[in-house]
Amino acid sequence: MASGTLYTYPDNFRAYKALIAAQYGGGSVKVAPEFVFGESNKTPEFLKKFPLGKVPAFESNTGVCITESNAIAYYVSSNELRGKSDSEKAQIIQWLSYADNEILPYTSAWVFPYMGIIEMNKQAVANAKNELKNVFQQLNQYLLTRTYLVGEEITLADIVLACTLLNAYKYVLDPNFRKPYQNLNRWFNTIINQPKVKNVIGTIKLCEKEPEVPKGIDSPSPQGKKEGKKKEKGGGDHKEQQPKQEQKKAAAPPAEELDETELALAEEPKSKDPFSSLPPGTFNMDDFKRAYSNQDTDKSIPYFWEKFDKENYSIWLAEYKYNDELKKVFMSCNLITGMFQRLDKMRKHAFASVCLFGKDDDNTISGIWIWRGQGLAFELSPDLQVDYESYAWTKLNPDNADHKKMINQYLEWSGKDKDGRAFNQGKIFK
Ligand SMILES: N[C@@H](CCC(=O)N[C@@H](CS)C(=O)NCC(=O)O)C(=O)O
Repeated sequence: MASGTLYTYPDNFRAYKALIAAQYGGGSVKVAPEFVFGESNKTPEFLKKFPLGKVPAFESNTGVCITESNAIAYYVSSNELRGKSDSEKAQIIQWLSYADNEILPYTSAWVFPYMGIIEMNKQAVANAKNELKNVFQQLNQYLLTRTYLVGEEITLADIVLACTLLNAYKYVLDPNFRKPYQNLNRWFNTIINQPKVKNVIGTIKLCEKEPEVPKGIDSPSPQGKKEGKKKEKGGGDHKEQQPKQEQKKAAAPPAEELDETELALAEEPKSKDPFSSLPPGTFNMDDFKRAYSNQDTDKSIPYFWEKFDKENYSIWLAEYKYNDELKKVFMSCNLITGMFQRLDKMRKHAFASVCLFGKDDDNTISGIWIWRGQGLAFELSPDLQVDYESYAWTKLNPDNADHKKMINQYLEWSGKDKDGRAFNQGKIFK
């Protein structure tokens, strides 16, 4: 029975494999409470134990360090979950590989654009749906006469496969898509309703309707990319900020790897920094970002106004144009952080505090952006023109008292939106 600490961000389907397996294993596996994705997993102490810097990562109470979610799940699980005979054990490994290789690339290609993790590519989504139809057909047939994937009891195979399908069942597999696969659905429901599984993932509400394509993350066409449109980086490059209130315990939403083809597409020749032609001015963006991250706003906001160089930098209000289409809060947040990820090239010269106001099914997005130069930064390069058209941009006057008040509110995450919706959470581009 293995006990120890699991490093992960919240709601990570990979971490769920391990946490569920541990429910059966009987050891005590605790999620590291102070873990901040993109920061904690890049520290020297973490990299010493887990050189790839990826999560989930597990450290047992006896000092055993393991990465790869399937391996962690195996380590913390029970003998029953690992299979009774060599043949069962081999079949379980077979299903683990099947989940990673035959299912995950397609569920990721379909679900992640809606979660704001990768850019929407309609062709990739259409392809993923087709591939999943084939896979689901096979699984449905296989499960016609079986309750579990291997043997007569739940095993790691069921846990890993169900976790791999979890986000798809939650977010995109609507009743119409699910309908032909009744055996698969029955099996999935059986697994997610096991008390020990429920202890970890809670009660799952299956997708009722595939979401609309979020505005601003719909890539124009696969051709658009070939013509030089920037593609976001994959892998673990999604470093997000969190609501300040949660900064201690929470972490970023999922950052998943893209498949080889996507990664190959993401490779691009190094291009010139679009800001390099603008005068550098006296405002040190890095110093301000450090001050903002490390100090309370009662110190970092006065610091900002003391150092801000209004001749060479400008401040803009960004208001999302399609607030009436926003649904769940987490989806709106992913829209914000997805934009940040796609604007990686601006990071050196820009800062933003973008806030979400309201609640599920009634929320709005707006924020302030600060960057080098007096013009709309996105016009500096086609590489930056990814999401900005989904926002209305208003240049703010740092000498105007009302504008200054508004800027301060966005920096300190206070205030309400124009219609009086309360601040819900903020995201920082830095
Ligand atoms: N195959 C690995 C994938 C782990 C992985 O890619 N983790 C991502 C987050 S879901 C990560 O930590 N990325 C950080 C990075 O690449 O720097 C597993 O199943 O555990």
